[in-house]
Amino acid sequence: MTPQVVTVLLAFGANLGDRGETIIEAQRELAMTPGVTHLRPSSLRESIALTPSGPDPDAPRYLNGVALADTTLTPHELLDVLQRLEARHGRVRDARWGDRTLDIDIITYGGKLISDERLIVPHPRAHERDFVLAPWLELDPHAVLIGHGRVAELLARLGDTTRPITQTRQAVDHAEA
Ligand code: PH2
Ligand code: MG
Ligand code: MG
Repeated sequence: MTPQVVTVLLAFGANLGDRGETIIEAQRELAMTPGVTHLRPSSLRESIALTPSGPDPDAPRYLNGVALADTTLTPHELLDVLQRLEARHGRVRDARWGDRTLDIDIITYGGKLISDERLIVPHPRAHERDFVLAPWLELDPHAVLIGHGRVAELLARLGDTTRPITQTRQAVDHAEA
């Protein structure tokens, strides 16, 4: 039986170390992962760190971006791959929403709704995060977030505080397993 191919949206964030290099390297590794194809990364944008008590302009700034990809992995297999990538890039899991070298979140997994102790999809806070919505809109101007509606409208309501950065390298040189 041919496994089902599902389109997913992944969000990348980093606010420690060489942020752009880390995200681009992780995207390259992801594009080479068996069961992951057609990784389409957005540009990267700089954003103010969002903490449980609101935006913190004194914390190191984040680089954020998203990527669409096609996968035959199950949601939990994909989560395992992403957590291994985070660990390989020096992610230490301590404070919730603490500074980190790399965070990769599953924003959507096809049209599927998932809620268990490891994973909630669609990502429960995606609709209120300009640093997810703005790069998503760049990849897909017609994007719709399940349960919340059109991404263009969500972002217009929220306002976009992210800033484009000068891109010096292409994220994925069409490398693929
Ligand atoms: N991720 C968080 C917490 N805060 N702030 C910004 N700007 N970008 C992020 O990716 C981010 C955050 C938890 O995952
Ligand atoms: Mg996150
Ligand atoms: Mg995460």
